[in-house]
Amino acid sequence: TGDVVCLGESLAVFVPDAEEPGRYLLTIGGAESNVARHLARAGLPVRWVGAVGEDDLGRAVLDHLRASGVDVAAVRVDPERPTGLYVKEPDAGGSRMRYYRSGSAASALGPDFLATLDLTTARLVHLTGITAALSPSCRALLRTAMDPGRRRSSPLVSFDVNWRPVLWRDQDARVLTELANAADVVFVGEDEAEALWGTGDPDRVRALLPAPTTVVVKQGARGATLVEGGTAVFQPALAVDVVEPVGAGDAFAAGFLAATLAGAEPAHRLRAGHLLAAATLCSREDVGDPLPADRVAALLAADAATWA
Ligand code: KDG
Repeated sequence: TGDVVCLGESLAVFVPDAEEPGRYLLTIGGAESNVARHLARAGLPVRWVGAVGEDDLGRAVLDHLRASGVDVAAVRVDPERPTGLYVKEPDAGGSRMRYYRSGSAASALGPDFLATLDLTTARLVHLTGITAALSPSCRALLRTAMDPGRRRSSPLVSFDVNWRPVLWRDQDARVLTELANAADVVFVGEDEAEALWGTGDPDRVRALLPAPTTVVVKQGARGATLVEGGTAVFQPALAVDVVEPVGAGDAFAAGFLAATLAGAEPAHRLRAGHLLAAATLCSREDVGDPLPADRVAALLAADAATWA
């Protein structure tokens, strides 16, 4: 028992209305609260902690998360700074993310925020590298939360590298390696690993990240590989027609973590990740609706060799 705590920045997200070009719909995103929404949907007690502005977008974020079953009681509401937002602009290759978040309420968070949180009931704390890119104080917050001196596995700390080059610009991203090595479970895309460390190969990534219990390398449409100890396990992804990919990594992390907390075997944990990612890939939104049961059954049947 205990709950999951997801710490980071939630954002208002404007997504293009498929019915009416040029029109945008207000939705909600932010990697950590996306994970929280998936976990709440899976029936796990979960908190999102971070900051929003005292503005309409901040209220929209909180209302939406509350309605999704996520506990937002510990969120800081900043009267001085706005809620961050991003726009999914249609692009030839799918969509381009345009951020409006510098100077946001979340960017002003720092290590003092941790003192306002009760983590004694937490089973798992989920963090991502995005927070480290937001500001020096956010970077310090993450470093403190992930202090390598903390007792490992209590609570479990998961870390999604979530490399966002637009946010890092000329800042030094090497801190991501240090942070990943302070986690128990690490998620990284092979493209991100290539950009940061010059290799997306799971064994080589593992060699760079020796400390975490579990390292998961997401290999795009091919699948994902988990390395625990010296053992690597691969599971192929589900074949879906991608509508919009943003948020699929968060869905994957949530499925994987929910299965991990349920004590599932490596292959099952990877499959649980792929299943949630498949639903998000079929939506323009960061989280999207779950796939109907018949669709899930069809997807699983199409991959009977490995998913039976
Ligand atoms: O994973 C989805 C996130 O990238 C999106 O919600 C926005 O948090 C976000 C970010 O910083 O990119």
